[in-house]
Amino acid sequence: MIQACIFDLDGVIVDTAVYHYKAWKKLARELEFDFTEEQNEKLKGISRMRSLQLILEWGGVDKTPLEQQELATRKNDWYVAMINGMTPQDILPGVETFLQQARAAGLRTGLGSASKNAGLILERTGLLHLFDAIVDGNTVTASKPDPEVFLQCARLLNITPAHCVVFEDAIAGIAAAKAAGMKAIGIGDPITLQDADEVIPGLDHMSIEKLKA
Ligand code: B16
Ligand code: MG
Repeated sequence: MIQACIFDLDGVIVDTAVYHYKAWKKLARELEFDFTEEQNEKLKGISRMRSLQLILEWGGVDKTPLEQQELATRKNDWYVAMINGMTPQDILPGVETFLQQARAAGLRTGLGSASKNAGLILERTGLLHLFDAIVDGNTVTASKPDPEVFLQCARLLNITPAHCVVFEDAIAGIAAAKAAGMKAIGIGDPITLQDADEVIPGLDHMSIEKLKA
């Protein structure tokens, strides 16, 4: 029986991929190579530093670890300036209703995100109070597809992994949920997320009745 719902942030609760894309593109332009939307897709759920390393590889550019830190900080400053302007209107359809329904039904709710900016985004969108536990890029050492982020969250919620369901939009995130021994519901394309137990277009297509069924 499901006792807790754990949500990924980017692509499930809010669509920040577009801001990541703008900031990475600006950085790529400064380094004089292109960065496409298809490449941005591949960075979903991937940590900031790993994303930068992949982008530099794609652009054929070599940077020292110190330079990489500086570039990641520059990108993050642009990204934070954009997400600072987020409001409750940026919450994806059905998210608030489902979170409230889940809590009213006695389920615990958690966040499991790779982002170090998760707290700021939840605060700006007014969603912080709807989560019993938050595990993000500031607390985990291993990125998805490693299960650490979801296992830590289940531990904080005090629920065994087998009784948790994860909502995820990234292939790496679905793999992390499965490796944690949890149910995984994909948000997005059923072909891309074929390892999920079920795939829905968004949380506006989910309800407690459906989850129980
Ligand atoms: P930050 P999620 C992930 O969030 C994003 O999907 C990914 O594109 C991003 O690089 C990563 O967070 C790190 O974000 O730079 O804010 O620490 O999907 O795991 O909620
Ligand atoms: Mg995501």
